[in-house]
Amino acid sequence: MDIVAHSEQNAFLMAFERNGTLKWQSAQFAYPLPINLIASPPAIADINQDGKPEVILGNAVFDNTGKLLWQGTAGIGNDGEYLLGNPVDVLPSVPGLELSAGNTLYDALGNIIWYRSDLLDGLTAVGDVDGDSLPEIVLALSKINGATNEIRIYVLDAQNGNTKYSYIYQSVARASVPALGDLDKDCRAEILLSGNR
Ligand SMILES: [Ca+2]
Ligand SMILES: [Ca+2]
Ligand SMILES: [Ca+2]
Ligand SMILES: [Ca+2]
Repeated sequence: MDIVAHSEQNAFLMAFERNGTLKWQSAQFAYPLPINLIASPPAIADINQDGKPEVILGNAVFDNTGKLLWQGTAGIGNDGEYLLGNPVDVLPSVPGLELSAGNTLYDALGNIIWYRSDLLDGLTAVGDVDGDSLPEIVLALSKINGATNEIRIYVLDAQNGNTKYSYIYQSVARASVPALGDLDKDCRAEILLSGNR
């Protein structure tokens, strides 16, 4: 088992063998962020379906030796500190997996499928929220994204990024990564967040 970690100060990835030996370290790379980036968990998935896993951090995709394959040019998947990219096959007609990163959906090569430039960047989860058998992307925005003492949740159509539902909750300063799960077994996922004031 390799262990992939993200280093905090100068962003780079490190992969460790089980015994702690450093297997590889990626070149340093930058996000265009005026913020206090904190170390965040990478995702691992075979985005381009070539049989080898990629490592994903926010909107950056690395091969399994730590070489940067591409970095998206729109949404990052960042709430001001935390980075999150979701590799998911939300569009079966588009080859490979798609990468959901904040207000943007990328294809497996880094091309923008849609970009909601009218929304702030933030943290996403993917699932079927309304029970129509098609995935939605839930985008959570919070104070450190620029909202003021409120959290905003957007449920976006994964096909085109259009807003299906949106909600604002006051007096909550920060939202976590959203989690989706069907709590009451009505075949529609509820949206779960932890927050703080
Ligand atoms: Ca691959
Ligand atoms: Ca696809
Ligand atoms: Ca749906
Ligand atoms: Ca439900």
